[in-house]
Amino acid sequence: MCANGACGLQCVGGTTKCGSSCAHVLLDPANCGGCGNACAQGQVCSNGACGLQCAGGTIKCGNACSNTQLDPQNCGGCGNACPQGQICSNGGCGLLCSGGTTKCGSKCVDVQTDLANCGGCSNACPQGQVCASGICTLQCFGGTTKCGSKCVDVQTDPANCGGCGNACPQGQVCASGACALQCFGGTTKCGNACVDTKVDPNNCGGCGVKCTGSQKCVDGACKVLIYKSCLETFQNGMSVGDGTYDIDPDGPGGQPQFQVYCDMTHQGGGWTRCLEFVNTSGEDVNNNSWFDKCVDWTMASWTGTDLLVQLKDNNNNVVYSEKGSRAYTWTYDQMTSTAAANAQYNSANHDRLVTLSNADKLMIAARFSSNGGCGGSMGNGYGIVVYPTSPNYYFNPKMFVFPYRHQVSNNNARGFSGWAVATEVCYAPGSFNSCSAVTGYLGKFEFYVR
Ligand SMILES: [Ca+2]
Ligand SMILES: [Ca+2]
Repeated sequence: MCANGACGLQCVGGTTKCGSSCAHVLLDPANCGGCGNACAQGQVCSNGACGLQCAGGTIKCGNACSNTQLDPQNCGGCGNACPQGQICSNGGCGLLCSGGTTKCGSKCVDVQTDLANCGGCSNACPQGQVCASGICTLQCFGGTTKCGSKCVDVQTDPANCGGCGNACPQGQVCASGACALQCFGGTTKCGNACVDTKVDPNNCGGCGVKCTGSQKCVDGACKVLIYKSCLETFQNGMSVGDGTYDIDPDGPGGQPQFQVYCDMTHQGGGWTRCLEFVNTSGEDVNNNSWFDKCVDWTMASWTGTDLLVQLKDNNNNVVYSEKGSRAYTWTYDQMTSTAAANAQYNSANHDRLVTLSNADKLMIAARFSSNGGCGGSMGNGYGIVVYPTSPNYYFNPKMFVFPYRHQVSNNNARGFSGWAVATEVCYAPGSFNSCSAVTGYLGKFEFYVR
């Protein structure tokens, strides 16, 4: 970061600045509990204290404490390294994360509590903050207590039983904030933890019964649950990254479930894709219903007002990804403009432009828009335009998504200069003048709702 005119190091994800590097003072035997506190030979650093034993559900592997449920170097036991490309989830190597965890890089993490991936992969919390319910915050909530950089339930956490740092002796559990040999309150003793086998995905129906893949523990049985949207899937911890998921917007019964593509990693995750417009060197769209689904889904009861505009290259690398929120009800004929059909070609006639997260403006010409000519071609059937902060008609669009031909007044090619079947998607990180020359982009334009 820049502080007082000098560049410096900012440590995130629960680490602390020690000299010129970031150390994990809860685990690092060279900086245990604080910078420079080195543990004696043979000792480990566990929960920020040097000792001979590991606490908090971790076990000693070499001179470090490892969570063998998640550690790909010690998966299920010390020294069991997972093959390349696989992750460690619930103590087993595999390609998918289970038990409500999310795959972030090569690790399965709980985005509800993980300081380095809070609420989503790579969202690291600033120093001094905790990750509570997927949000970086200075305080814990939901009845939990801040112990170091974690929010814990001191009623049940054997490493912080009744208060921070009160670790229960080996073989004991933490029940109602006191170390004990037995569990109560309807919980079951599994190892050194009291768990609710009705809902615990690692002990579902009994100790050690693990739910896998997209299963969840419901009433003591592992079940595959289908949610109403990508967002609900994400919020229930069932994301395994970007990809196809089954959703059922109206719940059990009624309409059957169907498959959608969900973006779970950009702009907060939980996005349901309603449009994939792939621009090739041929003519790719020759109808005027190509944006219907986005209007339908935007206004559906199972989505909110969030929108995501995304552009990817042909290798699926994200080139542009910005979100916004609509403030108005959309129809096929009125989205970002309430102007008449022959006037929706001009950004000056769009009174409801959506401001995106980088301050760009999103304009969408309606299904019935009916102009022609050069600038007029920006309003003939559905058309999507992204402008920089200050839209200026055809002079400075930044991104274009238009079928090659007019869709309403005639079926001729649009009147932009240099317009071709390869320019149905255009993009210039600055902007371009569509009556001088368009900037074609071969790749994938995507529109998402949430
Ligand atoms: Ca249904
Ligand atoms: Ca094309």
